[in-house]
Amino acid sequence: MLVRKVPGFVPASPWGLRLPQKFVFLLFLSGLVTLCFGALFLLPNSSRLKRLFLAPRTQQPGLEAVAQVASHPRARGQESPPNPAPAAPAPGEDDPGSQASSRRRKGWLRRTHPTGPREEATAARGGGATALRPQEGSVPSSFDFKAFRSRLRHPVLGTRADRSKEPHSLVHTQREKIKEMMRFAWQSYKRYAMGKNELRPLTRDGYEGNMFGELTSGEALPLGAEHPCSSPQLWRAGENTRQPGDRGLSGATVIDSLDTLYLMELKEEFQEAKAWVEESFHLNVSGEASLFEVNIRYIGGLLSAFYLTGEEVFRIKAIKLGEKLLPAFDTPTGIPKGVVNFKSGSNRSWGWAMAGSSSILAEFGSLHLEFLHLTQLSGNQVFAEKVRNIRKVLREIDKPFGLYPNFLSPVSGNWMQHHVSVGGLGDSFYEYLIKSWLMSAKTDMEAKEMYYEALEAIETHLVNVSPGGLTYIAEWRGGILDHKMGHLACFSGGMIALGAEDAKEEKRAHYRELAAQITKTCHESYARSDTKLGPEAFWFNSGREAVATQTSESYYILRPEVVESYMYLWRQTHSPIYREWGWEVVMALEKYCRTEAGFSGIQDVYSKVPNHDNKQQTFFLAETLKYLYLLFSEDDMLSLEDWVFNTEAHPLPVNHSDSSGWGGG
Ligand code: DMJ
Repeated sequence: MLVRKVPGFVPASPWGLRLPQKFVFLLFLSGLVTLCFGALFLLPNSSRLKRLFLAPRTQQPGLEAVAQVASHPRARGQESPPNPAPAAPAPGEDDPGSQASSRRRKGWLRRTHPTGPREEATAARGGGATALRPQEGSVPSSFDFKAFRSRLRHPVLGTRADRSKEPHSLVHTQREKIKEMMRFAWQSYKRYAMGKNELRPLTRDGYEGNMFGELTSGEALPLGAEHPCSSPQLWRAGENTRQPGDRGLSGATVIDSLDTLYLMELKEEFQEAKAWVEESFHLNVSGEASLFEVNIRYIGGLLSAFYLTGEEVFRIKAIKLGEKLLPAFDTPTGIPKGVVNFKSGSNRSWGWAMAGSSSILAEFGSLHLEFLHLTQLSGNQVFAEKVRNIRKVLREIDKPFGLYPNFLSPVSGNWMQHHVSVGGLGDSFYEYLIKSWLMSAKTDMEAKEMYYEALEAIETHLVNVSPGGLTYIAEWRGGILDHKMGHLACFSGGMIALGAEDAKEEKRAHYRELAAQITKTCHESYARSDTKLGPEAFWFNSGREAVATQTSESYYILRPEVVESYMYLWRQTHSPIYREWGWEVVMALEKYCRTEAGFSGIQDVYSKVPNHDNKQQTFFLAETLKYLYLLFSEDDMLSLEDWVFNTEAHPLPVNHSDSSGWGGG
């Protein structure tokens, strides 16, 4: 609008104020703004209020931004201390108030320093850092560890009634034996392979493998080597595009062992492991890594270590590593691809997964537990959003006969093949549904529904009883059954037992029985071998039952699934048979898998002359020995009321508080 100048006319402000009045008004306004801003800092220390007011800062997707805020001297002063003291300790646990404990905490501060080589040099020059540098992720804590511990229904390590009352009982001796096995496995690893991903006990050296981004110069991927987790025949030569010299994540055995060492009160060994994480666990890595494996082993291991100890180093590294996985989700559907390149931030599907076109159900379906905890501990919603989207896609897609096939296109969101399995490729997806329900303190109704619907479909289409009376879960290929069960599928006895209590009333006894029958079948696969250890896969055809039919399926690589089910069935029934069966495994491991320098898998469970595979798998320390130890412990040690185990047996706490909104999935 054109304003014509009129002589003698002093223009007023837009609100009709003259200049002096305007000044007074502005002065008043700025005073008011200063007052309001200052009042923000006087608000009570409520995380809800903080979330309300400070959300835009703490919820930025990149921790870098958070780190910048946190690295500001004022912000640092407001952070919670690096070692929040745990609440009332369980009997025998460290008293956080004790002198020894405070010495240890100071020791932690002394030892903690940034992990990049450059930062290390700076720290050395500075005489040792006392806090994590921003580059390492000085993530401000909105997590109240003390409150979390106070909400647990049981002391973390239980009340240990049986230990004090019957120090020389059989069960005590058995537990001590398992502890000795863990100490031996750890010490062998430490001696010959510290910092590498796994120990090779025969050659007495370390092995980096190819799941975590590592490819050292000149190292070839093992020809025909097998994916140790979800699927057979997956890790083939020619699979990766990494460059020699790329450095991936290391120390998988250290991270996978932390909580087992803690649980068994192998205190010195736990401190060794923790010191390695503080000093040598580098996150500035490159190369291609498996989203699934990094999540279940590293993220799961670090999260558990944090929840058990309250040590900030574990929380910070878990979150930083979680961020490195996010590029895997950059797909049209948000269904992540299986491989993430740490350096370029690109992603791809496995070459063997329908010619590189598919993501794998067990892989993208086994992120939910860890990612919700990453959000809980970081305040960054991005992790929870990613897994909620996966849930949504799976919820909405058509399922043949209610079944979930193993291959899904992350581009179109369509199933790529109708192969259904509760073993490799499918397994932990089902496990994470029931555990999401339990971890949400039974508020995630969607997970509950999806689990029981899936179980019903599995029972209708896959569960069979052999002529010899053995119940097994077959594999389904577009309606045709493979009458075989993989060792991996043997976790399902435990899963079905765990879920039985929350099924419809008329189904509960049935599911308990189904769990017991499947576990019995898996025991048979062990009992029918010469070593009393079970093969990788066993069949029910041509008059043969629960035995491998080819030598290529006769190996045992220290897998946990069978003892995992024994542990759950023991907790549910207290039938002594499960401890008996567990002890048979202990004896067999000692006889056939123990070498002079650690434990090794064997190539043929039907031969009494062991042919070792020269590998002490990380999951042997994370899972097999942990589940065995729990089998011979009281039920309130890592009580199932307080904890769920991720698929690598890392305990994650049930959300007893109502503040996180986990009920929605
Ligand atoms: C573990 O890494 C996990 O249990 C995974 O879910 C499948 N199997 C291996 C051990 O066999």
